[in-house]
Amino acid sequence: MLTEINFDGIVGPSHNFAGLSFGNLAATHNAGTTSYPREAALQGLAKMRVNIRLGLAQGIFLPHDRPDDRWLAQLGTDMARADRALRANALSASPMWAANAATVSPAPDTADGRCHLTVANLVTMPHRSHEWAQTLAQLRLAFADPNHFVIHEPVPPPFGDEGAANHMRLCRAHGEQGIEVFVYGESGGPFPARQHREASAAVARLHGLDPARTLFAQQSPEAIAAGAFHNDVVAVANEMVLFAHELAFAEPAKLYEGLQRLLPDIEIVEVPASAVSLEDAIASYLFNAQLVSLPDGGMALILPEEARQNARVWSWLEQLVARNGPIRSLVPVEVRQSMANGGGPACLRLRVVADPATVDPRFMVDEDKLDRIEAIVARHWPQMIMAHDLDSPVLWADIRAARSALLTLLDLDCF
Ligand code: SUG
Repeated sequence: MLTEINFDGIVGPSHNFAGLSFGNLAATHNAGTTSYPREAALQGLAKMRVNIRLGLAQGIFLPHDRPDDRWLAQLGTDMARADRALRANALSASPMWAANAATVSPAPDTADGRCHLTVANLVTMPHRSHEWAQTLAQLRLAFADPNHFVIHEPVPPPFGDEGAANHMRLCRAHGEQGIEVFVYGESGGPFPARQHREASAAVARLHGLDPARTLFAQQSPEAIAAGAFHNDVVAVANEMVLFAHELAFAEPAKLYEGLQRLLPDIEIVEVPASAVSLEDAIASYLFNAQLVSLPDGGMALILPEEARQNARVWSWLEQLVARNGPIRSLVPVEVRQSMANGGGPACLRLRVVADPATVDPRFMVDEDKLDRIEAIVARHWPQMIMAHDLDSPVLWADIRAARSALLTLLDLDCF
């Protein structure tokens, strides 16, 4: 039975605010402030619990080994000798944003009838560019069954690929053949466009997608310049619904026309800039929501608390729900620590449509397992990290020990 499974990245013990992401306004704004890794991880785990209580299948991805000594060794250095910038890049907990782990094409869309995953190369940002090796190792463990999954190595640089954050899928039901939409950037004013068209095209080819059911759309340079470094900051799709800001795409009419031709009863919910400005959309992250199909029908938007606190955003959303359309409920969640680095509820998860029975069970969670993970986090995750702590060998050792305790609990020491 094919189901949508949300795999959330567990926030790693090194979560900190080093301000490494140019073009990500929240991360830049919070650079140098104190982070709270324990609270961050507990917030993420609580979000997973919300999903489970809504009746959804839930999986996890693990924090990567930090500091990333292998990467530093490739650069001819180590934590003791590296400068502050390299140290921060080696310590980043950015793998928590699982939406950037890979692009996923479920089995019904691919030529060989298997689910294809291509690991994102994330080459635009140094701290993210070294994630791919451990992501690849992890996906090979979680989706090891070759009858059901194909894992591809990242697209080679210089073509930047940011994974599912720049990819959307529309379909009648998750288990049926869908339309895949790849959203690439060309320019973004002062900020980099992270997703390269050539990378999107490569992923579509590698996954064996039907070109007639694959669309490519350009991200609007205006949205990138306003701080929407990924498409999932201004648009989200689920089954027959596309929920997007008016200024998300460079040529929205062309994209909508393509979608309507392939899926005539698609529901496009476009939020006009006159109701919610790009600035409000980016500050509140209303589109960085998990738009999910509930088991008893209808869809819910799992969105950040910040969306409820913005009066213009919340009143627009309340009107949307009152309309009796497909989006029936709003579920705010508290992921403030991740939000402060520019990662909302949707950034924290990778959607994989698969039969949960074909996934390595160590990567699936229920409430009992979440209880046990929470206990490890409460016991081992640093309570806070101040900017100068990033230079402390004691912190580096604590971070490694904390992750190791989690891996032991999950019987995943091999990772
Ligand atoms: O790549 N932040 C991440 C946020 C990723 C959000 N993901 C999605 N939109 N899918 C990024 O900009 C901040 C790290 C730092 O500054 O330490 C960071 O990497």
